[in-house]
Amino acid sequence: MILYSTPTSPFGRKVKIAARAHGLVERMRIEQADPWSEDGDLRRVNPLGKMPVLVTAEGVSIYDSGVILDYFDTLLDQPRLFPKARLIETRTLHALGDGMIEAGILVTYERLRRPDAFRYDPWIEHQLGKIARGLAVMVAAPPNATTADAASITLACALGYFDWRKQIDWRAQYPALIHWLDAFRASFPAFDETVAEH
Ligand SMILES: N[C@@H](CCC(=O)N[C@@H](CS)C(=O)NCC(=O)O)C(=O)O
Repeated sequence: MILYSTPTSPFGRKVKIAARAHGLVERMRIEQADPWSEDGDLRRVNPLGKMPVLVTAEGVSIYDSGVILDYFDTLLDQPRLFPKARLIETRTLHALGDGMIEAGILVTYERLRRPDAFRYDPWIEHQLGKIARGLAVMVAAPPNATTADAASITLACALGYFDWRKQIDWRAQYPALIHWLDAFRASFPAFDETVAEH
């Protein structure tokens, strides 16, 4: 299998952690992706030009990151990323984590990619509200930090992404999540193994 991603993509990190935590990493190699390149491979394997994309041994493109985790579940002895017994709860927390990362990406693109003259602060605030409300829900009822399912992996990647891009000072505002992330890191070395050097 080939994973198209970059060292810093938070959605790509989700897939890398899932693969490492569930013994699939040996079956996967990574190809660098570049969403901004018009003639790179990424737009060939995903018309949306977004990463991550997993290309299976049979040459089938799978996206987005959540569907890649669904695919991983089909390779395991039983679904571990979206466990049957907690399916709706896990999918909902996974959607919340994804939404927070997406909001963080939009904030970062607005700040780094849009020329200053076109930057619209109320839009940034709108996105930051999603992150703040999402973290408030996560801190009240976090996923199990010692289980590598789609909900916990996605929350860990969201927090790692906010540490890097600093959309929100979550460590000051939601200190209980520091302990949560420490517990996740202790259970799954894959988190530290997939940290990008910025
Ligand atoms: N819902 C998608 C989101 C993927 C996504 O937004 N990836 C970012 C990088 S982390 C990207 O490719 N951005 C480039 C673009 O939007 O054109 C997923 O879960 O894989």
